[in-house]
Amino acid sequence: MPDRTFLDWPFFEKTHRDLARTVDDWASGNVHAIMSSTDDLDERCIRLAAAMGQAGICAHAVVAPYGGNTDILDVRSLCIIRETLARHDGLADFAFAMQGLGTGPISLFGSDETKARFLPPVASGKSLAAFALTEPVAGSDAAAISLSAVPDGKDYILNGEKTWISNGGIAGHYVVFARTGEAPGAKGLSAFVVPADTLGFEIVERIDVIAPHPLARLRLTDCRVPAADMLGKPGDGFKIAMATLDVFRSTVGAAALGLARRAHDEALDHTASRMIGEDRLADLQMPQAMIADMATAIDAAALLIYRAAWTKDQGAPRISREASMAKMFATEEAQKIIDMAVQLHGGEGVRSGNKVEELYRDIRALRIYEGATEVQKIVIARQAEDARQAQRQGGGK
Ligand code: COS
Repeated sequence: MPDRTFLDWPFFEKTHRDLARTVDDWASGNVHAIMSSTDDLDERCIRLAAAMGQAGICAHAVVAPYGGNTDILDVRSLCIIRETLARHDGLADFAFAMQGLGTGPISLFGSDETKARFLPPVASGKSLAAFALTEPVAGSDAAAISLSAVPDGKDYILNGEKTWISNGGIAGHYVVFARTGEAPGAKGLSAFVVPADTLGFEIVERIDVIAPHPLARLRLTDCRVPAADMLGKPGDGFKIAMATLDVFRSTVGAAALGLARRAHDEALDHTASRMIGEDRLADLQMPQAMIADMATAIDAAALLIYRAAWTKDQGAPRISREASMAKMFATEEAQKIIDMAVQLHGGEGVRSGNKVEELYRDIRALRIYEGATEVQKIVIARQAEDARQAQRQGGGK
């Protein structure tokens, strides 16, 4: 990657700069070999996670002393890892990201026992993790979840379906958000850790998408889960989901940033060698304008992402606004940047197997998952209105 000057920004410490180099070196030396070692999608993810576990990369997805390096999740590290892996390969980023998202609620809200049971195998890459929030009729409106959890002695009995669940079919455990009914809507949900081998837990559909990764619809039929495997208290589920997304939404932006940086690099290489008559594309003003727009949007996205990550790492309890801005801007701009890279490649840009064609498919889902762009706009606008009201109540103008 030609431009690494962002690593000198004041958001970072030496550990982050070292991490960027370590992950880049690991990805350069390993990702291609793992991807070539099998054509099976599930097996690729399992091997990627295992190798990243061995290399100490998955350790960044969980907290210490349960296999992680830090007592709280370091969001800048998560972002650096995701952007670096995504620049190399979308599936490598996916495999790492799920180790974080699928354990995030446990790292943030789990008891010591729950952390000790579920985090170390994920940190070592021996087990994969999943986050099961979405349901067939509860997507953007996460408070509409209907999968039920009814108390029964020391257990809860879970019934219902989840869909669009990443790592569905290969995860060792699923963090499942369920309706326990303390109140209507968002205040009546709770979060449980459900091991994949729980009786009554099944995968009822595998879902194919344009940039293939393991995705499934799950069904839980009379699944008995110990009350001790609930995260937080009954009724805390929605806040646990949102607090987890506060941490991981900026990392989705970081993945988009990695894809965008790769598109920019591919465009630079292509325009440097492709001739139109006597001129290289790189010497013509229209391609130059595209390269300039790409580079500027990349830096702007990186500033928003690392601002959000740094703010969280400084101890901010909630960074919904910053994380939403970072996720929305980075994913939307990455889509435009990759589209420009395809355009600069001409016909070759849409040839199956060309890296920019792969990036064009890789980026699309990021504008939808972990809160679509439209959801991020709602979060940002509500926060602006809350700030206005708070200012007026405080006597400001
Ligand atoms: N941290 C802690 N608590 C939070 C929170 C956060 N980041 N965000 C919201 N909450 C709390 C709110 O404070 C509120 O509690 P109080 O009434 O006690 O203050 C409660 O949760 C409900 O919040 P809100 O009123 O905003 O809920 P809505 O149902 O209106 O939520 C959106 C709306 C659209 C923002 C929410 O449903 C959402 O993020 N949807 C997208 C879901 C998603 O990302 N799905 C992808 C799954 S992973 S692929």
